[in-house]
Amino acid sequence: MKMDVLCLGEALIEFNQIPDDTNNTYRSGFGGDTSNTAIAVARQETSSGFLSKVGNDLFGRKLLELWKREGVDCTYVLQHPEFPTGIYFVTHDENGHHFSYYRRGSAASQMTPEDVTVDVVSQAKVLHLSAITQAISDSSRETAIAAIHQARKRGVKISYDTNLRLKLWTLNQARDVINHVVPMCDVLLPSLDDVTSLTGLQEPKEIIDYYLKLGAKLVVLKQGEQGVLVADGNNECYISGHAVKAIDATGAGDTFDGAFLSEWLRSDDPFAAAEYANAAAALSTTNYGAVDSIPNRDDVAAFLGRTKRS
Ligand code: KDG
Repeated sequence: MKMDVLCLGEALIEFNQIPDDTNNTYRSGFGGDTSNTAIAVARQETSSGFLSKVGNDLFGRKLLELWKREGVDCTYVLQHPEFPTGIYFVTHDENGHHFSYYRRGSAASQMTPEDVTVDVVSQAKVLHLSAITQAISDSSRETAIAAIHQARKRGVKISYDTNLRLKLWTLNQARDVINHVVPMCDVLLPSLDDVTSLTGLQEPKEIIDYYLKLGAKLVVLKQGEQGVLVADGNNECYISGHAVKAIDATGAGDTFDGAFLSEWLRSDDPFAAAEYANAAAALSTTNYGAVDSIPNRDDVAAFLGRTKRS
């Protein structure tokens, strides 16, 4: 089966704290940044697939059911006979949302370069992965690099999110690995928070220059409610943020990535794609959870006040 966007990484089961609930209840859902992106792509009516490993357990089966329901091709998701599906909890306070992981030794962290065959990668137009894919274990880091090399040999574009999770590795490790991948990126999708930590720079334009000089072809700098700055070395465009009543930003960046890739493939215009993705991400913050909150194409069109789809 052909797919436009193939995502590689770890999917997890999410337990998201219900704020102000005196019983301290957690709502169960799904997460894992690249899986969220694969679903966001599919909800924008562009075909997507996921490459990973889950446990041969209840949570692994729930994820497989989810991808089937969402129309994400999961033919290449293997169920590991021994290692479990990872989980995480999201808690909320005045500083935003926080992750607690139970994923060490998960099935996804057992991925190896042998899992990435030419057959899988060459079906896609874009391979999307993130620094989380590379942070979870040495073998998944090697798997990500093997996939990037396979993709580049076959003219498949590379999309990469810096998704910095300092609970998984140190800042220095993250910077080394990310800076090795950046020159191979057709599109780099970092968040401002990530890259101020990674580069020590504060100014969005300086950050964009830093990554363009490092070799990324296109940089889409996500700044949350402050909007997005997009640059390809010739043109630059700032798109302001949307004022929404945000309640949970979990997965907003992943929604952005999926919406961006879908629209980019559709229009071949990164600036229009960023405008669309900026709206999709803002909408996603108005709901709880990484996956439940991902809007579909009609939701985004309505939010942008577009009556006709392009
Ligand atoms: O972006 C949201 C993700 O961070 C969340 O779904 C969990 O993938 C996850 C992670 O590793 O933090």
